[in-house]
Amino acid sequence: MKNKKTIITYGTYDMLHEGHMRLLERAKALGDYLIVGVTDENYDRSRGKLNVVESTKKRVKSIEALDFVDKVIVETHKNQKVEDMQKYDVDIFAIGDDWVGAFDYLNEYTHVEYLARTEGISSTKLRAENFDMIKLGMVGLGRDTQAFLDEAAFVSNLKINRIFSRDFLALKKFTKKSDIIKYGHDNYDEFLDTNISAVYIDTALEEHYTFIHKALKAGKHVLCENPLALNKRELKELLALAKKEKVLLLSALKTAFLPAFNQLLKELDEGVIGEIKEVRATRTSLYKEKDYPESFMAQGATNILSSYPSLLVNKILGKSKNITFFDQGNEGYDVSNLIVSKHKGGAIGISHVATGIKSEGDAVISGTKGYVYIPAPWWLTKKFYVRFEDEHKSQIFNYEFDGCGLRYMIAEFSSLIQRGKRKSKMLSPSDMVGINRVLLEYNERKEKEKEQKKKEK
Ligand code: C2G
Repeated sequence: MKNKKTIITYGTYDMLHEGHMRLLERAKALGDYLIVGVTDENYDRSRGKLNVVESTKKRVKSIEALDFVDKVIVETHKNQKVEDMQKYDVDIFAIGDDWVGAFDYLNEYTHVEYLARTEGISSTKLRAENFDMIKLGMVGLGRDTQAFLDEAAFVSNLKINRIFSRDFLALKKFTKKSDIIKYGHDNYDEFLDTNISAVYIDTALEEHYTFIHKALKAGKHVLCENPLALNKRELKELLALAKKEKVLLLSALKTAFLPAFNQLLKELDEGVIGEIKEVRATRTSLYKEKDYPESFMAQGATNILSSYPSLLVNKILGKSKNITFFDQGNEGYDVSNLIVSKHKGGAIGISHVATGIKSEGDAVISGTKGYVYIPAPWWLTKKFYVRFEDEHKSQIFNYEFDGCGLRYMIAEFSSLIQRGKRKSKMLSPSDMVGINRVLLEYNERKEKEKEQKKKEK
């Protein structure tokens, strides 16, 4: 016979408040030993909780400090509750009655108890009271504007109501139709002079530098499609300017913020496949078939696409050295590039990007004990497989997400601003330099080649 009754409960406990405390106290009163599962960032984000302001570490600390809590664990994945019931021989699973019915399936393993929720208080309410609404203006009007607006709707404390574009007629048409954006500007200085505190830039790549520069100078936080600039000097200048102006500058590389992608990095860091020796990733897109104008493809496959594989390669292997390009070109720009880079410890990165060739967009990370396979499209990471010589040991990690994945990036951008942070752990300034190294180096070499040819003539 067991002589102590074990209770377990789970939650995010963001900005720990009276409602949480009352629930935990009542849960403890049901028995003798209280285990609290604190949901970790990636798991919370994968279940749609995008606006949590405190880190897992901070939330765990707050719960650990409560004297009626006996043990704190971290909840990282969907099936963990069933595993925990068995692992800790749990007698009662307790949770607030906002979840009535959702956890009935656990009755198979333990007794499920729904406790009355405290009315009138919530983390959402506290966040709204404690943080200002961020007003964001969009720079550029195009085929992806609506998708950004749709995804931003999932991020609380962010309001978008202005847009800049040089195309006055398109602007007028858009603002007339849009329920969200009411103000259109065709003068950038006037647009920056409004009450917006942040901008999102999605224009032609060669315009990024100028738009970012002006916005930073005006003290606005900037989220901009990658590459931020097309040469090393300009990228460094922008990062230094953001630092000087004490504002946030972030590359809009959505993969970097996806829950599954971050979970993957965590698993690799813990050594799940041993020492990593090779990272291989492909990203191709036949924009021509999607009716993109010729001027878009003329930016070159490397400029348009290489940030994605470079993100994977650099996040896992660190800085790229001795980069070799095997490019195939067309009228002065590349339509395919196989990029091989060397890294610390002799590891190799292999990135393939193309706008004129279609290939399988998957990724393989190879280590001394096993490998990770991310099926296409790997840059919209939802699922990854960890495989070993002994196939019985293989594991699947699954983190489905809704929409096109932009909401995680927008949530991180707005959360950093709210918390007064100027760097993202998911995509730091040095990560941004790292992921652009390949394309900046490629542009530099092309420039030199051109000059050489001119001289020869
Ligand atoms: N709670 C409450 N009264 C409130 C707010 C929250 O009783 N005013 C309870 C919730 O019902 C939950 C616990 O406090 O039992 C933690 O709440 P959250 O941090 O919002 O976490 P939640 O998203 O409910 O997580 O997988 C299940 C989740 O882990 C539960």
